[in-house]
Amino acid sequence: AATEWSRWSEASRLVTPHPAPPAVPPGSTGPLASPTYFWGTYRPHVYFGMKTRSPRSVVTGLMWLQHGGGLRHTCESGDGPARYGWVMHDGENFGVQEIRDGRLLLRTEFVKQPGGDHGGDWSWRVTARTEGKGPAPLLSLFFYVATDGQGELRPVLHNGTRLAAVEGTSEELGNFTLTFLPPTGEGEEEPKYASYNFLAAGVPGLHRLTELVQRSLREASLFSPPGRPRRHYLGVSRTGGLPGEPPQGQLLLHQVTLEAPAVLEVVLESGSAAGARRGRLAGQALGAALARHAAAFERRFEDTFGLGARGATPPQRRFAQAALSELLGGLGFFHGRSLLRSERSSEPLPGPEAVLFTAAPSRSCFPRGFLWDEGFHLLLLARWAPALARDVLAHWLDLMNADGWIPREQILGDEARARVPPEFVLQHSETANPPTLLLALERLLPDAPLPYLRRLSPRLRAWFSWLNRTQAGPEPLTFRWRGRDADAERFLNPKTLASGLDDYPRASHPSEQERHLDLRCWMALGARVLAALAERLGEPPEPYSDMALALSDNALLERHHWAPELGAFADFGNHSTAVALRWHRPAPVPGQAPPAPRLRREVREAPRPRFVGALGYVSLFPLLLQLLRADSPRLPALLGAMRSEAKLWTPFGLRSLARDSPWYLQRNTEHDPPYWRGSVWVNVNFLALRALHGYAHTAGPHREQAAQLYRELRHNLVTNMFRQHEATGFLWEQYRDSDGAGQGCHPFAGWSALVVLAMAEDY
Ligand code: 6A9
Repeated sequence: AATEWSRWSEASRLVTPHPAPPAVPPGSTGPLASPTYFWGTYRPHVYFGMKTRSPRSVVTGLMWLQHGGGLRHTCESGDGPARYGWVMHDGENFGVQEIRDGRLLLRTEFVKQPGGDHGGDWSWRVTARTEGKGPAPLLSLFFYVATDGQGELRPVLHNGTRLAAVEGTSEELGNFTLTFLPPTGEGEEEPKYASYNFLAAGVPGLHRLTELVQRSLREASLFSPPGRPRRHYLGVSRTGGLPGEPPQGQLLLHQVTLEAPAVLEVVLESGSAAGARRGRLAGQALGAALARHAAAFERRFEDTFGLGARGATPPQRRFAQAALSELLGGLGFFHGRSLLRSERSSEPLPGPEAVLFTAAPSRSCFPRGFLWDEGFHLLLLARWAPALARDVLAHWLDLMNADGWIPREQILGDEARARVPPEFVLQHSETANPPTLLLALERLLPDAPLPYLRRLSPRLRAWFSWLNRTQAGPEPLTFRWRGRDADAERFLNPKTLASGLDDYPRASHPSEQERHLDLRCWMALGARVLAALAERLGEPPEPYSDMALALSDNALLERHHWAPELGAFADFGNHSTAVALRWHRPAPVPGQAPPAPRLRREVREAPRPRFVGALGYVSLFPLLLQLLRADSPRLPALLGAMRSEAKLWTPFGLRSLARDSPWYLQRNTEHDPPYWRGSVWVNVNFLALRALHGYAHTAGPHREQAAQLYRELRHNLVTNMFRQHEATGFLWEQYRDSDGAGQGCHPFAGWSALVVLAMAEDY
């Protein structure tokens, strides 16, 4: 009975929010308290769409179809448009995105205009052009508005087919009107010939929108411009829906079919802003507003990062602007419940209802929140818009449960859930993630208002104490990531997802004896930042200051983590140096088909407690987080490993694992290609630049060497990322160490956008 009781109480703590007052004060994100951040492009997983910061927001969006091709709606990294991304976005009022899809060039722009009590008005302009010679396919643009469980929409039809406007009401928007203006040619005022279709349907959840529209398309519509041949095209049928599925909301969709070039405008007008409005924000007025905002963006960008003053060329500046803009355009507002599991509760449990305002690593692959990614995002956001960064940080802290745990990956709501295979949805309550939010807090600390810091403080303390308690190592002042892969036999090296470095090699046999170097360094950083926070609040800095001091003792660090045989810092654990993957054929079962061969791990030397002989990002952590003293006798070894081409140096940045390491570019299973085993990752390279810059500005015997390395590394990283962006139009998740080519997910403007700070030398 006792264990049953403790299991029950563990499960209830798992799904209970932390009792401290919320870091985001109730009501503070609504349209009255925060009108400028109410509407936004907070749907990063669609090419173009907006919603408000409300749990069940009305959403608007764009789809398009070049007849003969596929319907475009949600961001893809495979067979989607060749390029897309925000080239300007201020995170608040305005943005410009460019999309290249075959011969079609789309430009999507928005501007917001304050007024009234419900987040004000906004306008969209979509400009379509075709490149190249020969007749272009017909183009359909689909503008939609949909509700998600609350609110009401009424169509306003012209001539029975053209959806001229939608009148709507919702809890937080009050009354509003969305008007679809007739298309014009470029630079023209006169309407352009177009055919119209509209769809009104019930929606069984926003994650089904694409499918719903796709299924309602029929080859029955006629495009017949005067004096020209008529053409059939796919048009939405008036009423549709997904049969047998109860609607959760309404969809109204306006399809415009035409030949590019064309300009289409959509205007949202808030009922309560009527008194404040001077004319409709469309046509020339919209053009003027866009131009004004673009000029203001350019100025603010230069004031913030000073790239022009540093001699960056115009293409380099545009690259940096696009990197920042993609991060800002990747901000999302999510609502829903995580699926949680504790070590001992057998059943997955839905977490409490939560909202999250966060940037996302990748609009196509991972349009949702990731804990340690966010700390990196915030380093850049904090420079551009400190208040916005503070708000995002506060939202993350409100995800904490009664134990002080924050789940690593935030899969909130149907739209987010729909993109993740079920086996990846569960968040395990023993799994941590590096506390990079504290890195961001350190940067925000000097200017953050005290009441804000006071609200955050209990949660930050609870989080740090959760880390300290649950990730403790075998000896005092050592730490161990929990939740490594349990079924070690399947992997060349069992993964450590908690660390963020997934397949980076650790002890071959996970055990309680392990001590992880990177985690120890993160804890030292965390203690330092919490001590600084306490001081800023006029509170005693203990015990954080004591812990920071103890963890920065270089002699102790060496005792726990210096591996003489490797000549570097390392993890320690139960480890075998002779492990390989071998094909293995399970024993046949009589009367059954022969079983398929599988890759299994073969251990050819018994593991024993020792240092893990992997040289790579983990080995650098005492330097990366500047725990190592500037006069440390170990510094030359680390600088040497960084600069050695046989180890970590490449012309494109530091690779994650030494080229002469046994795990270098090794697969982890037949299905898992190498990930953190050689490629160049921007977040860690940013930490390296930041640290080298620090050592270059601190008196010490290796100052010159650090300065030299800093200059070269910065040049290599920035030059390659710029080149790759010119060639492909994207920032990438990682860069290949052999030729610098972008790899993995794209666009990936999450931490890869830190290139802006490297260009600005703002650490
Ligand atoms: C699970 C995949 C069919 C992996 O950028 C987000 C994270 C980082 O935090 C982490 O450090 N990425 C890095 O190692 C991407 C994680 C994506 C998980 C997706 C579902 C199924 O795809």
